[in-house]
Amino acid sequence: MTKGEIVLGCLAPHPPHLVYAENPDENEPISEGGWEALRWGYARLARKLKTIDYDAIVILTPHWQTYIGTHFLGCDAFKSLSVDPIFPNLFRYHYDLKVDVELSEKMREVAEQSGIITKMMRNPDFRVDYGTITSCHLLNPEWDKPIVTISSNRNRHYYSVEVMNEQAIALGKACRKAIEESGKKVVLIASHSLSHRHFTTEAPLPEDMSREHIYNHSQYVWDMKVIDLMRNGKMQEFIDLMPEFTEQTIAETEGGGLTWMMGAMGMPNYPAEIYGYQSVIGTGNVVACWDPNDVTRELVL
Ligand code: 2X7
Ligand code: FE2
Repeated sequence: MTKGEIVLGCLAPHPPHLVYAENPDENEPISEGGWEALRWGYARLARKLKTIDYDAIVILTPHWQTYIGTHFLGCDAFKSLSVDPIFPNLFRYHYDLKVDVELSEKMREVAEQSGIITKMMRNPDFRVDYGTITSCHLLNPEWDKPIVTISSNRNRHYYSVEVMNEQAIALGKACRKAIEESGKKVVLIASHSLSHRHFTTEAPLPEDMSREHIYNHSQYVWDMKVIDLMRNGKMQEFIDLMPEFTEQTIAETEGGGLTWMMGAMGMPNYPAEIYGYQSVIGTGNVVACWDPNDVTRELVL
């Protein structure tokens, strides 16, 4: 069997606003658009994804939080209505997705062997979180590839960002080993925003872009700092700064997605492709990807 590989790693934020703004058939509320810098960036990255040969998507999301161990989706398919608990006015999405259970089981097994506490989610009525649905919809609206969702263990909550970093890197390394042993080509997604302080009230028309801006200048400066590190292939430096960044901007990196993906990809020292940056209800969001292939890697923005 040929060795499996990670063919792309995407940082894919999941504000439900972005799906709302697209008006896909699956989502009930209707909008007049909004947040184009992110949506057009996503569309371009989705086009790149179409040119890549891959078997499955593996996504780590901070909106499936588990307190004992790391959990992996473990049923062939999930179908239901996902309603965002905070924005039910924006996101009531009918999903119908397939899971690569073989790959999911393999990742769980290798993670367990490396000392991580794990569990398969075998409940067919389990409601898949909106982070998974939003990031996957925006990157692959056809849903024509199986996915695996990995939960966010609350290491940061119980301990610290430093412990989260260590655990997420160990999980990433285990997932990479499992992917290589599986013989499959896999796209990884870290589903989250950067800075994450947000407004607690909404404009009467949520897509009124005259009301959208970053929550404060400090968040903006931090977001630009870490995007610069991505652009310059300095991911080890970003991971080292992760505790300060995460604490000062209440960043959604706290769930471990980016650290996990960087751990799995061997801490890339090549430039990330940047597709767009914009605030959503005050949070900072970048669409970015790491393409390990020197030939196809581009300077996008
Ligand atoms: O989950 C989110 C998020 N991460 C950012 C912005 C708005 C809503 O939901
Ligand atoms: Fe979120």
